[in-house]
Amino acid sequence: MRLLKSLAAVALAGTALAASIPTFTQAQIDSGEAIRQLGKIAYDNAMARVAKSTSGCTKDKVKIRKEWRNMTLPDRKGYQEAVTCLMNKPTRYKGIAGAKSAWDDYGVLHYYETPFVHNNALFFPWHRHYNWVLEEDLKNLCGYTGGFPYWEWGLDCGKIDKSPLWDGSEYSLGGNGEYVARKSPAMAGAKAGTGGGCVKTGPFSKVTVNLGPTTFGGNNPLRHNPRCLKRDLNDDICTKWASLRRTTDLILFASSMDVFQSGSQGEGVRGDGGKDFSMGVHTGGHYAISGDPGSDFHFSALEPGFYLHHGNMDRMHFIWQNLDWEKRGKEISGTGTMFNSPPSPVSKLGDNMGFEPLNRNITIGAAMDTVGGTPLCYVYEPW
Ligand SMILES: *[C@@H]1O[C@H](CO)[C@@H](O)[C@H](O)[C@H]1NC(C)=O
Ligand SMILES: *[C@@H]1O[C@H](CO)[C@@H](O)[C@H](O)[C@H]1NC(C)=O
Ligand SMILES: [Cu+2]
Repeated sequence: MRLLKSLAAVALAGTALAASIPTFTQAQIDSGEAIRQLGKIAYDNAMARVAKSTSGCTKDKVKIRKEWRNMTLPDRKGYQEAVTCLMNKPTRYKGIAGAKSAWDDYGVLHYYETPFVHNNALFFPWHRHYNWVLEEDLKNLCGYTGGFPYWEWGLDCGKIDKSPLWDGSEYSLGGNGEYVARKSPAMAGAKAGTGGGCVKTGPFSKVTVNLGPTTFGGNNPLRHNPRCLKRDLNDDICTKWASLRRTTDLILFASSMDVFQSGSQGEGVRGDGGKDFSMGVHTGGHYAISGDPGSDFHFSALEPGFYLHHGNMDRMHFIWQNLDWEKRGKEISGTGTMFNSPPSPVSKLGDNMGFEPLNRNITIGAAMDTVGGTPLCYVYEPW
């Protein structure tokens, strides 16, 4: 009812986007009402495609991904326990000194793939499938069959310590790190975070981080380097770069994948009326968590929150695609190297993406549709 009423109350946009996209007031954008509505439109459009699907991703099979606070308490606990379970399963790599568990495998794979799956055409499809590979492991190795979560950063920016994801309760992913006084901020242009030390509360307080950090030319980052999990929650970064306004603006203003992916990763202004997406929500979400390995370009994948952060990135892509599926469903942009350095051929939907030895490699094209059934079959529910 509320949705129908506010849809009727706003004028329809007459621009590039499909006529079903309403225009929003700044207050609706800042409160999250706008992205909630966009998420509902995308969900409905994706479900309409599922209803007509011949790919095997049918109505009875499609999985619903939810925001963490909308998952049942048993699912929140089940997810978090399954992650702990993976931390106690054997690695699938051979000869990597720091890879002690199936969870560590995610750090190793991300480390190897980093130069090929960021700031380029593979960014969204690779991380989309990577989350699915984790979902499969949680199910097949650890018996978790509940929904896969996402974290909408913007719901917590300004009160991140109180986030149900980070409050340290038994239904969270553990608390902030212990406070460590520092002189320098986590990033230029931001205040220092409120943690910085080891996580001492909640489910992951006993975790050992085995790999990293990335030292760029120093110690081998794949050596065994056991240490505690550190976090450094940062409201200032969250508010500046991962707010509901930032997220919504990117979805509303990016009319091409080039602008969408570069804007999400803080690559600067590119076309589209010169909209400035600043550091980008991807950077903002990562550094809202911060810490070690959370701040590490390669090994942040060992931070349990990584997958909920990338779940939200994937959800943004899902929304953006499903607002104009005909144009955006299979749209990719760029090459297969980071910032095209070293230069490489323009990526095509048939190009390989690497997931071995965790799962089979697939093509970029196979990861473009979350309800494509190749193998993806899920939608994102708005909160
Ligand atoms: C899987 O992808 C990786 C990374 O691109 C590549 O090195 C490997 O050869 C691929 N394996 C197969 C069987 O294609
Ligand atoms: C999600 O949780 C929020 C806050 O607890 C609640 O207001 C909202 O109605 C929930 N949404 C769904 C789709 O369950
Ligand atoms: Cu990544």
